[in-house]
Amino acid sequence: MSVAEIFDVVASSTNDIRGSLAGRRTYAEAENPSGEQQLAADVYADQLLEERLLAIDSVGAYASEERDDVVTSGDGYSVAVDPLDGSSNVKSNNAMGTIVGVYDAEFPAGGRDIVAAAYVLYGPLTTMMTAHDGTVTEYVVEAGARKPVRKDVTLPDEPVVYGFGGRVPEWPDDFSAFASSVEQELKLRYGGAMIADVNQVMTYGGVFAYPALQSHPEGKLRLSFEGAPIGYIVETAGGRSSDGTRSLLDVTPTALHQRVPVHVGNAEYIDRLEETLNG
Ligand code: FDP
Ligand code: ZN
Repeated sequence: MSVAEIFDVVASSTNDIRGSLAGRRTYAEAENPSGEQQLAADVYADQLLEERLLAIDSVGAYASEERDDVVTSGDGYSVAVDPLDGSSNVKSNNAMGTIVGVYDAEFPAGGRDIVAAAYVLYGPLTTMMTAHDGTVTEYVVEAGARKPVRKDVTLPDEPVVYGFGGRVPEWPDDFSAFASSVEQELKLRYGGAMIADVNQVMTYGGVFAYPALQSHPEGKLRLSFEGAPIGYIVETAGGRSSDGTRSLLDVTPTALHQRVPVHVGNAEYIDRLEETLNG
């Protein structure tokens, strides 16, 4: 029941988050804890979700990509939020998302403590993908209410698309070798917002990665807010996730804002990636 309540609160906040974008495309004064410039829209979505999620009885802690510290309100689940994933897309009016990971442990908690995760995609429609109790469900969100459109979502057996982040000259040689083989088989679909790019993989099958870079071996995406929740959703849908050697759910965080290389998709591609990186 309480996980459903968390998902309902996220769904009912999507209208406000989407509605806030038009007037909030300017940069805020601050940087987020990862040293990135914050948009007024990032700050607004973070404050809105903090207030509404912490008001739920079964939620005891709120952490977000947009603030340094955990906010607590008593016992209950620890909820990790990326309020506006891909927010640099606000300028070009391309897709963005919201990511939520529900952990049954204190922060910093690892993927094995996740009991549910979800993401919202702000595309032409607002959709939501939830994973809980071994099942993935896709919803269309209208007027703040979620209506299921696909139940028991699994990754398609015949993969079609790929999307890899980071500049190509920055990729390590072994990842470039993997990418070259993937290019021969799948179609490129890349929009620069992880949620939108992962949703293509959830819809058509394939592989998404934001790999380790030569200058940043830890990658770009954040483990608690992005990597682990997305790994949980993709694995619940029958796919695999990896940091290069193991499931993203098996990476133990030592810091709330730590980064991790992210690779998710159909098992055959993640298996091949790991063989190429470690072989
Ligand atoms: P953004 O910086 O726009 O918030 O969350 C980080 C993220 O977006 C991901 O959504 C996206 O996959 C990645 O960064 C894109 O990074 P690049 O601009 O380096 O491609
Ligand atoms: Zn993000």
